[in-house]
Amino acid sequence: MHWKALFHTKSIQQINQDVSIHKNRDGELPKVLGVWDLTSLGIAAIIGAGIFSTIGNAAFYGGPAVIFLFVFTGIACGFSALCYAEFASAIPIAGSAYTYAYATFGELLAWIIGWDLLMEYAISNIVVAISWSEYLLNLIARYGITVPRYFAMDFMSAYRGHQQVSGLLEQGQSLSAIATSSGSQSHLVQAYQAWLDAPRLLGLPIICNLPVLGITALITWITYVGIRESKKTSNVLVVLKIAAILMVIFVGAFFINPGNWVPFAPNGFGGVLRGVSSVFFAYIGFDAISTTAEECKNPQKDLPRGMLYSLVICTILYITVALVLTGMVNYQKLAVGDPLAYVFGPEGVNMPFFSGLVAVIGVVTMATVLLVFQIGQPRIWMAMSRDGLLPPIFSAIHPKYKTPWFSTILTGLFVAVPSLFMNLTEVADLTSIGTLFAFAIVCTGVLLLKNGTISNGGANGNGRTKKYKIPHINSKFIFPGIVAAGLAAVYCFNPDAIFNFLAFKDHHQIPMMVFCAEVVLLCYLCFKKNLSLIPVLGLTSCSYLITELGITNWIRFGVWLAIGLVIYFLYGYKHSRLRQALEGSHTS
Ligand code: ALA
Repeated sequence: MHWKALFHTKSIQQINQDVSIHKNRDGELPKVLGVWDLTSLGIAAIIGAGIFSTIGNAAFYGGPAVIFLFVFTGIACGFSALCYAEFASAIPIAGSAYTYAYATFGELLAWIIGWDLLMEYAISNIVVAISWSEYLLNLIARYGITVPRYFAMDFMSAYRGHQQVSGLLEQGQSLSAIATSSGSQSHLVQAYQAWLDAPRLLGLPIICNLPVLGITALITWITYVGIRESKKTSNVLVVLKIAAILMVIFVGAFFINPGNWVPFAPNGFGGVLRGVSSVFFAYIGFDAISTTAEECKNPQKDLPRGMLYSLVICTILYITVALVLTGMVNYQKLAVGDPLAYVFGPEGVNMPFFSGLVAVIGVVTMATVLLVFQIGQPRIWMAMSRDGLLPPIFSAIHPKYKTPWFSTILTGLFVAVPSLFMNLTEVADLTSIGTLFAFAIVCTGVLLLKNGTISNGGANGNGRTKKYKIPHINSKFIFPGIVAAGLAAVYCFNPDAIFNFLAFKDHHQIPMMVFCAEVVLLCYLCFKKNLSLIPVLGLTSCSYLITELGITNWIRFGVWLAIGLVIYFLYGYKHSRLRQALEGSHTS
């Protein structure tokens, strides 16, 4: 085992050389994306299930004050976006955070990030695809069209529903009583019925989520046939998406009852924080456009702009939508799967045509998230394969369509197959933790670059100049000052939080303890090394959000990374080009 190879960073010059070798062998990706295409792709990736669906639950718990969560999360993502922008400008390579980590931390962490990004793109697409399917089924049901339940739900949900309802029936409950009971029990009956009604093959019921299969196949086909086709589809759908959201805002504004904003934070700070995962999920995606770096006309200039423009536009839209929704109906009514359509429905302001229109546009435009993430995932695999960490076929470019064809098809299968048979919506929290982890690593990478702890290995080596740099603000006194102000604010407004924390009541406090230790260390480093403030704030805010996702998600995430490490040592380590080159130079 050559431990050195695990932590050996790849200089930007080396990365560019490797990409050139790959291009000469397999062909280049076409450079067709301009700044507005990138902005559109960013909006396409950001606005999706988060705002069309999960915002309802966040508003239910947090009340109107959920807008503070949108502001805080938007700022946290803004710091990270600036760090991504600096890297994207310095290393305009498709691997995104994976490649940035390779250049700053070495191969092992790069692999971990590459594996982690699978969570952000492919796994979150499973969540979006399932949410999309629910939205579609609700929509067509309004027009009296129904799909047999056994082709509109996953196998495992139907199986569990059948088991549970059978148990309740054995206990003497009647089916009609279970069906009319509240919440999840009525869904159980649908699952039970689906199990009974499903056609059988060799005695096994055929139950799967066909809408998910349909949308994933369509998106995979678009991303397979070319980046131009993907770009055109995204541009058209983004215009529709923004039009729908603006309609909700402008029409909804007439129905705002300021009384609905009182109390503004009915469940306090804790209630607002319950929405962290949903709100952060709504922001995920701006970084996906950095995976198209090799398809941009002027990546060094346009990628930073595209990321920042899309983030700013989406933040403004999110905050306004949250204000309008919570102003139109009481927050307690918002725990529904399609809140934007709901507020215009019979339970809201009763404008059925408008409600239907928003639902139609919601269905059409949520598909754009799937589109961009299915562009992103194959390009990360392509970059990993070029470095030898995945088999060569992952970086094969289609001779006609000029897309990483194998990785594109595999991504489609990766999303479609699990969603056919399992309801994986609970992995949304894991998606958020995985993405925050990648953001935190990118912010730390920028700190290392700026601090000169690692060499940028000739960032400007092949005649390219760095186009974007985060403005340097010295954190020496500012960061410790912000921490002191934060502590004082917690002491004034919620002193119990500090006393409970110091009393260490249970293991759920471990994430917060780790966060506090990190902040103390950062204060020391800021003071000692005059670190750049923006990446420090990016790292701190992402770490805080990770803390709020809870220890159970930390453990699940740890297990996920451990599985990734096993795969790395079974394949990636053995085939790593960097390790082979290091060993070659060592023996010669
Ligand atoms: N931000 C994306 C969405 O909300 C993942 O669907």
